[in-house]
Amino acid sequence: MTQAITPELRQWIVTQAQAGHSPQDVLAAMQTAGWNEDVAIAAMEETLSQHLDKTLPAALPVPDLDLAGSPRWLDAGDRQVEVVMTLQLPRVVVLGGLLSDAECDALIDAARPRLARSLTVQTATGGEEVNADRTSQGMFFDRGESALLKTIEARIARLVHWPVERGEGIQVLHYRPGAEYKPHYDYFDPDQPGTPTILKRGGQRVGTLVIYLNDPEAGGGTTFPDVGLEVAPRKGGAVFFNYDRPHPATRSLHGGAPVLAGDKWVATKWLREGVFE
Ligand code: PD2
Ligand code: ZN
Repeated sequence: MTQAITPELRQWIVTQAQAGHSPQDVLAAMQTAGWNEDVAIAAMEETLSQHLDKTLPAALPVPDLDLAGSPRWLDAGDRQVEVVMTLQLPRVVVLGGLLSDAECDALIDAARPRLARSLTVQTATGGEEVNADRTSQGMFFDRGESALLKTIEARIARLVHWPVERGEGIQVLHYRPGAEYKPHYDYFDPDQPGTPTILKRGGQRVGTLVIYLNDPEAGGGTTFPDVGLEVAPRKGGAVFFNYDRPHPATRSLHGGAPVLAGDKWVATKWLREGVFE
C-alpha cells in the first residue's frame, strides 16, 4: 500500500513543530497512526525544509577563511596569521597576530583624537543613535584613508576572500572599565522600517572582524551567548564571524563583556553583501 503525503498531513507536521514537539515525538505519533517509518521521515523532511525556506530569509554568499587542511597559519599577503580556534555554527575563527603591535598602536593614536560616544545604527529610522547597550567611545575611518588603513584593508580582504570595496571603513572602539556592548546581531533586522534605507548602501552585513588593539587587564572578552563561547582579547589578535542570512538561526548573537580592569581598544571591520561606497 502506498501512503500519500497530503496537504492535511503537511499542515499537521508544521503545527506539531510550531508547538515545540521534537522530531522524534512527531515521528513516533505518525508511526502510531499507521504511517510507515520511511514515508513519515520523508514527509517530515520535505515539509519542514519547505516551511523553513519560506520563513527564513535567503542565504547570502559570505566572506570566509580558507581552512581546508586545518592550517596553523594563513597567508594574508604581507603577513602570516595564526589560526587559534574555529567553530562551525556560528562560524567563528579566532586569529593571532593579524596586526603587529606597531600597527595596533598606530591605529589607536590615529583614532584617539576623533573618538565620540558610540552610536549604533537605528534600524527603526535608518539613522544613528546613542545606545545604552553600548557604553564605549568610537569613531569610523574612511576606507583607504591612510597608507596604514590601505595595508590593513588589503590584508583582511585577502584573508577572508572578500573585496576591499565590500567592506565598511574600520571602526575603532574604546571601552573604559565598566563599559560593555550588550549581545546583539551585527546584521540589520529585516523587520525594522529603517532597514531598506540602510541596505541601499552596500546591502546586508554578512561578516565581522573584531581586532583587539591592546591587552585589557581583565574582562572585555567577546561573547557568543548561544554557544557559551568567550574570546579573550589579545593585542593584534582578532575574532572573525560570518552570518549568511539576517536571522538568529546563524547563532551570531555576540557581545563585548564588561571591561573589569584596564581599558580595551578594538577595531571592527564589517563586511557587506555588495559594494559599500
Ligand atoms: O568589542 C567587542 O568585543 C565587540 C563585541 C561585539 C564589538 C562588536 N560587537 C562590534 O563592534 O560589533
Ligand atoms: Zn557586534
